[in-house]
Amino acid sequence: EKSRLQWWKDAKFGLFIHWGLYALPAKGEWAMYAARTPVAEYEQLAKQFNPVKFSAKEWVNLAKTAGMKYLVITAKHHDGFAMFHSKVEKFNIVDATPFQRDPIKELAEECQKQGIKLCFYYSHVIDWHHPHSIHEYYNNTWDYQLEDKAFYRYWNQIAKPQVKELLTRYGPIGLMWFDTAGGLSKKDSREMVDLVHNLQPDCLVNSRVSHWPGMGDYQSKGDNEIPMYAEDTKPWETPMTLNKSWGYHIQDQDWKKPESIIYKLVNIVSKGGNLLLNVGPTAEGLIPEQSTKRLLEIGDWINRNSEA
Ligand code: FUL
Repeated sequence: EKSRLQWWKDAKFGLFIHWGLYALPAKGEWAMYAARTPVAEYEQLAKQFNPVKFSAKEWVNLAKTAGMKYLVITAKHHDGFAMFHSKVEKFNIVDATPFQRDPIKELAEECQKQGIKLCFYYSHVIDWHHPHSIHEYYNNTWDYQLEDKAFYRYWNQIAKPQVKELLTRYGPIGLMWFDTAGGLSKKDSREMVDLVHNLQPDCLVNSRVSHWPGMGDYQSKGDNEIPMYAEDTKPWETPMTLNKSWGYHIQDQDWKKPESIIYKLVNIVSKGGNLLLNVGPTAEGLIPEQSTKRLLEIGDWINRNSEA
């Protein structure tokens, strides 16, 4: 158990990537829910999604240059759109967009080449696209009636099969980053953890896989949360944004200063935690300039302060 976590504890610093169809409206990854966008209308976004400027090589290289050792990308966020070639759901980047490429596959190859651990964010409970997903609070109630929902249809036909796809088609995966598990039973949470470990025994699972305490291999802190004191409990990680958003948000230009991010990194690492720092690429497939600039500055700082 201890050795399974070792690479991740040593890593300390990772790149979080929130990328999906929501980059088009450019109002963050909750856009569909915020505007109560009907599924039929949201699906139209896929037809316009053609991020031809995406380069796995450049993204992975940026992470490396920034001093990061792992990368966590949204394989599927709450909007239900798979950013990989899923065989169980046509609402995915290969089958539903003019782009037709599988960026997850390209990232997997590039991560292998450049020695970065590839990891996936997967929204296992919230899925606004699917008629049968059920969350404690955040459901698509504008297209679907709650009382018509049969959760296990979603769970057995989408959530588990897609997690299986992610863990069997893209080589070794460092960790699965689950999220917003409100309403998921202890038994179902346990099943997801076991599914991951059965498919890839070395793959870590974050605590947000469940709202039941004690699950997962390490603790995800709240968004942007840095604990006041070093904790001698479970290994932990702070997910953090560079501005105020996760997914690309054109109006959010409230960027943290590079010095402030470095201070936070030191603060976290000195307390034994990991920092998972987020970028939200555009619909063209580019990491925003303001984000790139900051990551490069952090990388510079790490280099200048590392022993040879
Ligand atoms: C939250 C999600 O709802 C946000 O969209 C984002 O993914 C953040 C990291 O976690 O719970």
